Amino acid sequence: MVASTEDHGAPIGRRVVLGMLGLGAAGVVGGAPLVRAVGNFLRPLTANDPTGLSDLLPGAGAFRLYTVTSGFPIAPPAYRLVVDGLVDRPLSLSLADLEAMAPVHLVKPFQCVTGWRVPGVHWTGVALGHLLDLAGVAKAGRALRFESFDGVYTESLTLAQARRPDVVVAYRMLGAPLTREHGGPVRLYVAPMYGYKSIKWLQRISVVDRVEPGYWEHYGYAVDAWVGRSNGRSDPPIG
Ligand SMILES: Nc1nc2c(c(=O)[nH]1)N[C@H]1C(S)=C(S)[C@@H](COP(=O)(O)O)O[C@H]1N2
Ligand SMILES: [Mo]
Repeated sequence: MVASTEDHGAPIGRRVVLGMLGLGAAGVVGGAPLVRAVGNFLRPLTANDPTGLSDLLPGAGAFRLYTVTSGFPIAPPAYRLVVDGLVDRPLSLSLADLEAMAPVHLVKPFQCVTGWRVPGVHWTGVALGHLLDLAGVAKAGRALRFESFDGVYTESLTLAQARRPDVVVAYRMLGAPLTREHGGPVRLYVAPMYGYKSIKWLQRISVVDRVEPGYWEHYGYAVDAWVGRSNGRSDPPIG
């Protein structure tokens, strides 16, 4: 058995040792019910290593490729990004529609709450606030709910968070079109927050009347996931 440092499944900052998983629901690690770690273990995969074992090797400054399903989903042939819910004009956008809009370029670090960080990542996309302006947020709108075409992952932002200039609906990353593994054709990039807010394989953005906690947030991660100021951390924000 090997120890993994890729743990989104226990309360923040905890490390799960795979060999302990056999203890089952009765086990307790540092006061946290182990069942949470068992049921919600973050699964690192790589494109050419479906065992994921290469992710257990040291890889400083490198992305880990994450999915909570059994693989990396493939975009539907007629991919569309839908913006709906409490809006005046629902949108259904192709990748070409997004590429035709004014681009936003960001160079920012990407920080996963489990500890790994990639500095100086190049991103290109459309300001999320611009899409909200196009759709026209209705009076009752307070927050956004994001859905992935992996069918499982969800995320959330308040409208104020969504309108920050460093929050983009990205279609390029690392100087190239977003790869399938990184969430292509389109993912969210929320620069000031931990990586779990940056939902991959983005398919739907719905304006809703309250924040609905996203996938990892059901397991104890902060809904307001500011880097350095959430999830039990008190260090100053990075980048
Ligand atoms: N759909 C989906 N989006 C996701 C995830 C996921 O498992 N599924 N993992 C999140 C987490 S925890 C991180 S750190 C980043 C990792 O991005 P990467 O896989 O491109 O490195 O994606 C986020 N977005
Ligand atoms: Mo993460």
